[in-house]
Amino acid sequence: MFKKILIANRGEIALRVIRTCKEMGVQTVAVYSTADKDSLHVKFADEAVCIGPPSSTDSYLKMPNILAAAEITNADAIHPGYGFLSENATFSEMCRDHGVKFIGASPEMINGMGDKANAKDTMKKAGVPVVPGSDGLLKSAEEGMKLSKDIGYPVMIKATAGGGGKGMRLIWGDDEFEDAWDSARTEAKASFGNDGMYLEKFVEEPRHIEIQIAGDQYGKVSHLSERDCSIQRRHQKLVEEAPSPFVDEDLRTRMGEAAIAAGMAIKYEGVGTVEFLVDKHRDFFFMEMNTRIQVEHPVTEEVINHDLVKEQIKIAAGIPISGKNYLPQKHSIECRINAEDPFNNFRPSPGRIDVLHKPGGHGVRVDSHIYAGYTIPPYYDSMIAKLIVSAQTREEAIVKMERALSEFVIEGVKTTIPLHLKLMRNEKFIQGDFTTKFMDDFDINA
Ligand code: MV4
Repeated sequence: MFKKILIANRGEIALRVIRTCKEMGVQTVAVYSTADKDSLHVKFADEAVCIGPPSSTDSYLKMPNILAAAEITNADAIHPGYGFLSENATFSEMCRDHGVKFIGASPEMINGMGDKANAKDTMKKAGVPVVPGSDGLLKSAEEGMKLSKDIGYPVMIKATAGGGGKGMRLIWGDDEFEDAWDSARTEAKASFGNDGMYLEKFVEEPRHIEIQIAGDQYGKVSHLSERDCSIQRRHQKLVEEAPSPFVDEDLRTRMGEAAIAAGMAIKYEGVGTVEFLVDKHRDFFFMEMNTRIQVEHPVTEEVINHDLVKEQIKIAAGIPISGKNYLPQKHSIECRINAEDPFNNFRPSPGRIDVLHKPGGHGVRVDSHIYAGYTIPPYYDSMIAKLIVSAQTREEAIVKMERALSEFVIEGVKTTIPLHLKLMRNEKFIQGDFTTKFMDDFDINA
């Protein structure tokens, strides 16, 4: 096992990793920007190294500084958390070159899955269902229009370097094609320096359902069931749950098998997530694969009763996984609490937390780095807490979430707690009757 892990992240996920390391008897090193000197991850780690000024580019994304911090503290592994360098192939490679274990995917794996057209081709060959569309990249708008005749409008064109909706366009007919093609390529070139585009049939009103997997270096891959992440706004997830109210035993088996096939095809090592679009007929299609621990991992931890960060560290240390698949034994819901004003277009609301009361009680978990007197800096993501509940049934979990949200007091900054309270009381949400379009139609003032 590793003796010392450096955590190349901040906020709740840095704390989350430190907690598991403590339980495993592994020493921890925090890194921090000058804006985070009073952060809990700095206080709770065994050692802490300042790596630069507030801007992420000059601190949490500054690879040489992080590697230097690992070197001077003698860390034998780096945990990147999510975001920042967690899916950066160059950083994964630099860790390898410096003889420090990157607790995440290899550079080859990150590059292979980071190119979406390539990932889709790999999955198709592995027998994983994919959305009908182009074979690889489109050469021209003309080729795209010709193909759209065969598969039928509406179609989507997507940037192969994309993800999260950037460089993606929905097209309803030939007359819209050229403009969409030009603007998507310009956007992709500016965002990713790569304007390769592929095409797919548009899946109408899909659900976003993802399967957690784990694989080890001995060739075992297992699935840990699904999470439903359909409640999103502008590609930012708001609420996640496990199991999905839309997934029955048959669909779980089929999606689990497809996710295992995906993991086996690429000899996946570590914990990862295979994202699918699921249509109203319960047909599902591979969308992308994430090679990191995800924000929403706690709902899976709650329903299968396993520590996924511990699993991740053990796999990186060469310890074999059990190879069993895990089915949900409970129901869990996570609400992402952001320092944003949900009544004012989700405008960020950084500042000092004057009063804080975190909820508690049976089945209530709060993953958060905030404390009374803490000042939320304006430089980073606005998520300040994840409120996770678990109960025997979905109905009980919703009631528990409503109770926990109503106990949560944060004064000094605006938060998304009032939005979540309304969601928990929404009839469609309660019925489990929602798709990725849910938030488009949701009015917090209604
Ligand atoms: C789609 C789609 C419908 N059909 N692909 C959005 C982000 C990117 N990763 C893929 N996305 C979508 N791809 C086809 N062929 C609809 C979306 C989509 C979406 C997907 C998951 C969660 C929320 C979404 C919101 C809008 C569009």
